[in-house]
This record gives sequence, C-alpha cells and structure tokens, in this order.
Amino acid sequence: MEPNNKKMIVWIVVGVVVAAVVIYFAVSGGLPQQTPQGTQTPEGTVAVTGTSPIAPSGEVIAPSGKPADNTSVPGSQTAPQQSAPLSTKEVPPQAVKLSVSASGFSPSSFSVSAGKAVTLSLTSTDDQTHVLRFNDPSLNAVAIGIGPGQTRVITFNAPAAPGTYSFHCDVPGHTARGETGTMTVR
Ligand SMILES: [Cu+2]
Repeated sequence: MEPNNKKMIVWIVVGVVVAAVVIYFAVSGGLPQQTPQGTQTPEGTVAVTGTSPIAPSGEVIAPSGKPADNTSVPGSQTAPQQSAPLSTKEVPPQAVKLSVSASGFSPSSFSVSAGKAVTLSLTSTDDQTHVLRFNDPSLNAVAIGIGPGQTRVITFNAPAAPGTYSFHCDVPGHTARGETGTMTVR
C-alpha cells in the first residue's frame, strides 16, 4: 500500500470515530454539565448542582416536580433545595453572595425582584456553624445551614409581595449578637 493511502485510511478512521462520538452526544443529550452556568434537566436549569432547577417560566421546581413551596419544611420534597458544601469559586456570578460570622451577615441587606428566581449563597467565614432562616413563615423553607468555613447555595422564588423580609441566624445565641439582616423585595 502507498504511504499516502495508509494516511488516508488513518484519517477516515479518525473521521468515523469523531462522527460516532458527535452522534452519540447528539442522541444522548451529552454529558451532564457541572459548570457554574448550570446543569440542564427536564425541569429547567440548575444554577448550582444540588439546588432546585429553575424552569423556563422562572419558577423554581422542588424534587416533588411541582413549584417549590416556600412555606414547607426546609429540605423536604416540596421545598427549594440547598446545595452540598462547595467552593466559593463554584458560586455563579448572578448569585446574591452573603457571608456570616460572629460579627454578623455581610452584606446584611440585599434586594431581589418580586416573584423572580433567586440564587443565594452563604459562606461561614469563622469557625462556627450558621443557619440562615427568614422570620416570616412565608419563607420557612428558605434556609441555608453551613459548617465552619463552608459555603452552600439555595435557589428559591422571591415572594410575590414587595416588602422587607427579615432573616437571622438560627443557631442559639447568634441572633442576639447581631446575626440578622433584611431582604427587600421590589
Ligand atoms: Cu450564626
């Protein structure tokens, strides 16, 4: 066989393999993306792995398959889900980023749009556990619990009603020393 023919056969084999891989991913929908831009699921876009997907309608979908119920029990099948601990580098740019320590939340106030999906991250910047909870029962399920130095993220729909919603750290003694803040819904 001529060397040129050999080369051509190698290129044909390479071409067939590339085409097979392309077809495989086109048919299978490809590998799940674990990027900050989000994982695509049948329910919608997952901002951070482990959080509830956001449907094209903008609604956050609970594991139950229904729109997440902010009044439910935190972590339940009907609640918006928080992520596992992750690196702060994995928090997407659109997230509202809070940190908390014995000196309080930073920032201690932020604003969101009424009814819109919110991606909220919380980082413990000291050697303590912290638990963000809202005071209003309408946001009972919107909670983030983190260990020392950890970061977690939750996605949830902001209340439809504009107003100021207070939150606090639910660990005993932490609210009293000033771990409180407000979310303004516009
Ligand atoms: Cu705390």
